[in-house]
Amino acid sequence: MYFIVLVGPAGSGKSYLADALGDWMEFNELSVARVNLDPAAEWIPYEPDVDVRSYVDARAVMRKYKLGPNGALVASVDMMVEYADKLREEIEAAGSNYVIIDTPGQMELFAFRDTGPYVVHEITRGHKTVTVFIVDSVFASNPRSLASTLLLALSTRLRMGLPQVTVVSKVDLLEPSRLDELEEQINNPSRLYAALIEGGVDPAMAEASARALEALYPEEESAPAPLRFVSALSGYGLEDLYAAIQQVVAGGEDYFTEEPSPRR
Ligand SMILES: Nc1nc2c(ncn2[C@@H]2O[C@H](COP(=O)(O)OP(=O)(O)OP(=O)(O)O)[C@@H](O)[C@H]2O)c(=O)[nH]1
Ligand SMILES: [Mg+2]
Repeated sequence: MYFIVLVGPAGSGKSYLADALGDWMEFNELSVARVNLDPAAEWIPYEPDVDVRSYVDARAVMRKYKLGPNGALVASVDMMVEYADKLREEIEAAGSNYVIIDTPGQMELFAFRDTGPYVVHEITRGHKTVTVFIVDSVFASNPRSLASTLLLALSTRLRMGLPQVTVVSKVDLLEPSRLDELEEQINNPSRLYAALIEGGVDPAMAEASARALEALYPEEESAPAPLRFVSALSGYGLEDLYAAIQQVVAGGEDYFTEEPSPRR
């Protein structure tokens, strides 16, 4: 069993990607379980096989303990610790080869507190696991936003302590020219550095950002660039993302190729 944990800022496209990637994998005859680990989710675009809301519902926690939305999510994530074994059992009972885990939107309340990563580690214990950090294409629209999101991607990797693949989501919203520019900057940290300097960023900050990008590169030299581009809407890049995940969890074993999908 391999685990794929989707993390990223609020609204970055975690749930839609869970849906699209799951469908793509199933279409390619892989068995997938979808797990909703967001106790505050009101509506999700897929039918979860395992749902944390069966045990902890942030809205009920809000009412019961008279908390605001953030306090309720913090309390809910803490309460999830108690149910980690149950969730793990349910996931094992689903018996699929791949498990896609969708996580809460307020990632600073999930990834950056102790209980969120703890729950993930408890659920995935003993299984190969990869985090997919999602950069919303809105944040990739200019070098300064891109750099600050890359720093967040790096700090998430540090927090989760797991191998990580970073993706830019919703690429159907990006102009093709910006996409080309992005690919260039991502493939070459010195280009990102130059673009930041040109945009008036302090050299020390530009340097730190370029280093963050370098640190996101996969360890294997043969592996391609550290960021993938996907669209849950058009399906662009899902094969590429699957290949990157597969590279991490199975060292590229069981990798298969198909005709590349159109960008849009
Ligand atoms: N154009 C476009 N929109 C997308 C895509 N993926 C998601 N969206 C939109 O982005 C919004 C947020 O997507 P979600 O998948 O719910 O994002 P999330 O990270 O799960 O959000 P929270 O769990 O609320 O933090 C929705 O309105 C989606 O319609 C995509 O590939 N292309
Ligand atoms: Mg979501």
